[in-house]
Amino acid sequence: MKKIILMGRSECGKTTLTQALKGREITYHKTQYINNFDVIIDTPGEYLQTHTLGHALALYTYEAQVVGLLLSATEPYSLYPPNITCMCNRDVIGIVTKVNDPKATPERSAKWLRLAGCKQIFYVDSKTGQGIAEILEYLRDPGDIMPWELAPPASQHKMLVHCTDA
Ligand SMILES: Nc1nc2c(ncn2[C@@H]2O[C@H](COP(=O)(O)OP(=O)(O)OP(=O)(O)O)[C@@H](O)[C@H]2O)c(=O)[nH]1
Ligand SMILES: [Mg+2]
Repeated sequence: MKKIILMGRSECGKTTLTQALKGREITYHKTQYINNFDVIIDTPGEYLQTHTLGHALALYTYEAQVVGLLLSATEPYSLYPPNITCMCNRDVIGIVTKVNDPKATPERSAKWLRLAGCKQIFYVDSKTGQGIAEILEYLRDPGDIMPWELAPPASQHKMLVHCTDA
């Protein structure tokens, strides 16, 4: 898998997306510092919202192969300046979160991410899992085996055998 660093304003859904990408149960966890997991780097929103800490984010892009700029579909504004993606020499993708919120305007958020310089946009709802497979597929390296390609667990085998017997 390619290593991705997730950036975006506080509450836009970086930690929730991290949990969804890892197939974990979703629980609320406020990010206080940069969490460098195996293939996902989760950052606190305050780093993007604070001018001096923004430089730290630019430096952290060197730790990853892909940068994910997140913007919630419920955001009434964007903090990303036009063409901010030229600040790093990694592929930058845009990720619109919370696409199923009743107040969501996913296309407006996608436009802001394109303005920031993102060439490819993903639309996700980390709570339902919508759009997660597409991001995992994007991050996939040749030879990687995805969870949905694994053989069913032994318990399911048993169920199948049981059904056949019946
Ligand atoms: N419905 C829905 N809710 C989401 C989604 N992503 C995040 N949330 C909710 O939004 C809130 C904030 O999510 P977090 O993942 O903690 O946000 P964050 O970007 O990590 O925030 P900081 O750690 O403060 O930078 C939580 O209550 C999540 O459950 C999504 O895709 N869909
Ligand atoms: Mg967080």
